[in-house]
Amino acid sequence: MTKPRLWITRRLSDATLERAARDYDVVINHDDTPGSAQDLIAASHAFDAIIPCHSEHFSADVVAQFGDRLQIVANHSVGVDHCDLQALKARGITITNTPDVLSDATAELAMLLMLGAARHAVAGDRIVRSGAWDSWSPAFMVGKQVTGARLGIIGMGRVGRAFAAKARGFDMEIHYFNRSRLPDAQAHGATYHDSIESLLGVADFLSLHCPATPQTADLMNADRLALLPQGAVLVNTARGALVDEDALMGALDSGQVAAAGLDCFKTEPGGNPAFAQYDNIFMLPHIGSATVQTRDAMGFRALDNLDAYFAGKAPGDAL
Ligand code: 8YV
Repeated sequence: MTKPRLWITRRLSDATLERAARDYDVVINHDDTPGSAQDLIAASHAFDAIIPCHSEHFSADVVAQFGDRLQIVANHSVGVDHCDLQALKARGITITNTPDVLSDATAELAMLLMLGAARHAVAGDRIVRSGAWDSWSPAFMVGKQVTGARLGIIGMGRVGRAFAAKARGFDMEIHYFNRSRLPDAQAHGATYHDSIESLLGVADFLSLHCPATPQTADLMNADRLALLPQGAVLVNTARGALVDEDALMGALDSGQVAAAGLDCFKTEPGGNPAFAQYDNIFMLPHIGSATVQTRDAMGFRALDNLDAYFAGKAPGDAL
């Protein structure tokens, strides 16, 4: 039996690539450069399946130029804002993602950003590394204590819940907003708010865990940032589209927001160059799910979805 032809757009984990090579007629982009619109269009004529990352953009315009061969886009990501789902589905293309397997890694990174932002990680590292650490006083680099503080979570999906579970270890008082209230057993003791505005009023620390959609664009705008308690800390491991970056700088300038921990930016790769002047922004380059274990698990989950599809079954993570 001929193996389905599969294009893997980026250099995924070795274990993933080995398994893919065993079961598929696979072409791997070893250059590891993001696939362009033209690459995707060409692939739609030549491959039965694609495993892309969030770096490949399946816009309606690109999908409109697709050939007839492509049957499934098995994303190596939980977020699918890089895919026009409607356009893909209208062409009969199956779309899957990789939920669950990256929740702990992303929640760990949110914890790192929260702690690092609260405790001057950027300024502290810079002063030691540069040799400029020449004095100490009790008033030096005094931060905001996480233990026992109030945490607001927007989006109690899998990652939000994993973050809440870790925050409990810091005895945080956890509050959340979600489109619907969770059964108490899943809420990790968090208090539900039926509006974002109500949540923001109590969020000394605020962590974003919702997807980027037209409804969540610039969710944290100037008006909402102004509702946070004075000196709040904002953490974003979800998508850059959720935060109005100019408004965030305004809130940092006024002290409304004391610090931010960001793994996602409106422009990626690259980030916002204007953020570089803020020692109170702890920034990482979109590495929420970048652990050895999680990369293997994400690759395997994408392959599980492909295997199911080509065995004539519904993939577990079909969207
Ligand atoms: C990934 C992500 O790093 O899953 C997502 O939505 O943004 C990240 O986990 C990336 O998409 C890897 O392919």
